[in-house]
Amino acid sequence: MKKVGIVMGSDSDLPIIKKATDTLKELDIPFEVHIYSAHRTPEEAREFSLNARENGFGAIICAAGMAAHLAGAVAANTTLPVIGIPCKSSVLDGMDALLSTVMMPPGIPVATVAINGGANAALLAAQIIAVEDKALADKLDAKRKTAAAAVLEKDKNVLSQL
Ligand code: RP5
Repeated sequence: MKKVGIVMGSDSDLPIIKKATDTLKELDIPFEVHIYSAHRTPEEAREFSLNARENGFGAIICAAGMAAHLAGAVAANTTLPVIGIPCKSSVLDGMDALLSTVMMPPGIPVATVAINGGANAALLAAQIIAVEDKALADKLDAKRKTAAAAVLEKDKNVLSQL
């Protein structure tokens, strides 16, 4: 199975990445995690991206806050799908990172999830890997069924709480 690459701009992004790694673990998807910054360690971020395909990755998740150029900088150096997580890490509550991550110019796409959307980033990466992996697609279906059952259980009980 292809690996998911995870790159975060700083160790202060770890709580958001933890949501992604928990989801990948639950789905038995191999992953690798790095702290590379588009601004502080641009050479390392570039090297990782340039070699990601030949190193067995199928998708890359990038998490960064503030002027969040990491996902775009990684996407500039690979044609693997790149998923950006804008992190809430400044006085602007993540709006800065959201706009920096989502507003990519034509030609270099980044699939941007919600601010702090670690779980969805992992699920999207899993869905990308599952295009060629029926067993993983079945696991994703089962996970959705379980989540739907939990909602319907709440639906059954909601009146009694009012
Ligand atoms: C970004 O700046 C990081 O991704 C982080 O979200 C934010 C703040 O970084 P630290 O100052 O906490 O290292 O590059």
